Amino acid sequence: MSSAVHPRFIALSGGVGGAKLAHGLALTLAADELMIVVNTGDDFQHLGLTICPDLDSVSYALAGLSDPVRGWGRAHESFVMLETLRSLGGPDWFQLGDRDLALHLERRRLLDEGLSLSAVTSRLSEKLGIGHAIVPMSDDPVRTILDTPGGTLDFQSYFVAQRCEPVIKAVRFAGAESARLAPALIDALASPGLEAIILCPSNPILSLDPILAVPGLRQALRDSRVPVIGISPLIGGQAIKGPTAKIMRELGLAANATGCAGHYADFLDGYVIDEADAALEDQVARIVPHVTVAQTLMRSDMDRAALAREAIAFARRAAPVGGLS
Ligand code: FO1
Repeated sequence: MSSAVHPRFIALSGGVGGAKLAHGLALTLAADELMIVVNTGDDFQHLGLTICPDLDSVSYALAGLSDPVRGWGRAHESFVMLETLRSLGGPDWFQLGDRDLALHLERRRLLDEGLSLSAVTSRLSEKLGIGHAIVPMSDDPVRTILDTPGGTLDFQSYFVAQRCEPVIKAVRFAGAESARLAPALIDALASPGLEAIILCPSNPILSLDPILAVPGLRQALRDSRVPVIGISPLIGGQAIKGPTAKIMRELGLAANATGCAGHYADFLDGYVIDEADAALEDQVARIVPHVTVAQTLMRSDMDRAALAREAIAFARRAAPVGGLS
């Protein structure tokens, strides 16, 4: 079972950027000090399998198995299954590697045995040698759906098949209204030793909003007696990878650190912006009580751990204003 039912830190993570900081936090905190809560809005059924990309990006990062270039899937991968599938006329648009496929098959088997997604994730983490708790935001299905001029798309059709090219008119999270927070997350939020909640530098719309759409979580962050801090996924108005800036512009949001901080101003106690955005510090400070400037670009495990330490130190300084601290 996962080790951290009562962690000191809860991290919310989605996408490749989120997985990097989640890894940095795991390099910095002991297994029983950290719980990583992961977006499942990207999940989809494919080839009879339940694909959970963001859970897998975090799991592979913490297990040291990530493909360093892609940020998703496994390193030292082969694609013999995919080539054979293609030769049989099967769908090859979503690149499943041979080693990665084994994890999806085992997840399918355990889900079919009736285990919850939380229990399956905990079992797979154990087999991958991961001590830190990796928890899906919910055990109930939540799916990110994107409204585009050409119609609605599920997440992977937009993100992979159409390479994020369609203009996004609206985003919704099918199933969120009836989804329940994962039990381990409910426990962690009530943990007496909880020190802070950290939003990883993930895409606010596609990776963090699905997590915050699960009923009860956003209000819990607003009411939190411990600091809630975020880290800008945009540097100089640009995403390191992925469609964050594009989708924010399409939805009429400022595609910069200020726009990202403003998206969570109802509950953030603090926000970390990159050195390249130091000029925005005063602007962000008008919407979030505490702001700090740091290197948020993570090119190495050292960078990941350094940003994690910075986020932890900052969270300790960013005590909630007004409420009892
Ligand atoms: N992203 C792609 O852009 N192309 C792919 O073919 C692809 C395959 C894939 C397979 C397994 C997996 O866990 C993730 C995969 N991803 C792929 C990433 C996936 O689209 C994620 O949703 C993104 O990382 C955004 O969170």
